[in-house]
Amino acid sequence: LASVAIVTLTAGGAFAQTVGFSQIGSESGWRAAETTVTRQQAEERGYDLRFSDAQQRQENQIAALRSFIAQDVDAILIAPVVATGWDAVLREAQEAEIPVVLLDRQVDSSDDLYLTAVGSDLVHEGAVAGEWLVTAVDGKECRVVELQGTTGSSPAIDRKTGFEQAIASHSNVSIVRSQTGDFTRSGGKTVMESFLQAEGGGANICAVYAHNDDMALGAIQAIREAGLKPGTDILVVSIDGVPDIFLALAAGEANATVELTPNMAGPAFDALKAFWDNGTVPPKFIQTESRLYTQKDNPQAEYEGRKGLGY
Ligand code: GYE
Repeated sequence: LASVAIVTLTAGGAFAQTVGFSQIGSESGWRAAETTVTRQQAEERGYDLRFSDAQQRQENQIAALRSFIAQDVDAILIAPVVATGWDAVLREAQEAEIPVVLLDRQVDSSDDLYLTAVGSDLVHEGAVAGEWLVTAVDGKECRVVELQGTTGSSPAIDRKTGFEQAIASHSNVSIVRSQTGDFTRSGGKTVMESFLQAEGGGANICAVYAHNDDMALGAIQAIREAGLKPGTDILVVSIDGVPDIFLALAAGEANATVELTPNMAGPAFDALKAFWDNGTVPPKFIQTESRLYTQKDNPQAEYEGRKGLGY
């Protein structure tokens, strides 16, 4: 009977693990989905999730981490907005013996300052997008405009690198303009409008490469408003796999996306549980899958399958 009582107490949350989650903000559909999935995953496991929205500011994330440390949480999840500037606060968490797991973005700090990082191979995603474009244009000249993610963030840095690597040996494909749209739909639209204006109303642009789908969706709107056909007059390739990009693929207005899962918390909590229970130290990087989708991959059905997932 005594052991039954203890089990009940644990299941009831008396000894529930507390996890602080410092989220970047809600700049994209993918980000919103990651937040939803993280809450769901915590609830399923009976963890007490303490959520903090940094509204894109690193100083807010650093303050949130210090507050989680003061609350003596059992673990911290953080999606770090930019790559640099984390050493001091990560060291404070380490001194307090609170394991930190990075979600979806990387930091420049030494990897002994965090337990593990869950994310996709961001360079590879950019390379997949670039390889798709190289194949699609089949040797023809292609002047590309690039919409970069948040300046200084690891996905903006890595997705640029990967794409550039993929086109490097193809002199017919070149990036002619590149600017940040901050991973937002409105940023993508505004920057695309200026690209269109600078490039003969769009006549001199063959393709847009956006570091995420939301910026691509903003660009699609700008292309349409300029009187051109997105997906035909200007090719559109991006990354994330949010529901709306599948609708755009189905409508012929987007050409390709590289999907990454918004479920970073699942693998993160699995690693934390093994660490809490047995002291098992996970690998420093837990990689999630990425996959290319084009107009040929039944985008309407992909849309239907995703729309309830918290996007
Ligand atoms: O692709 C983008 C978001 O960090 C991998 O951040 C993530 C990126 C994602 O806002 O949409």
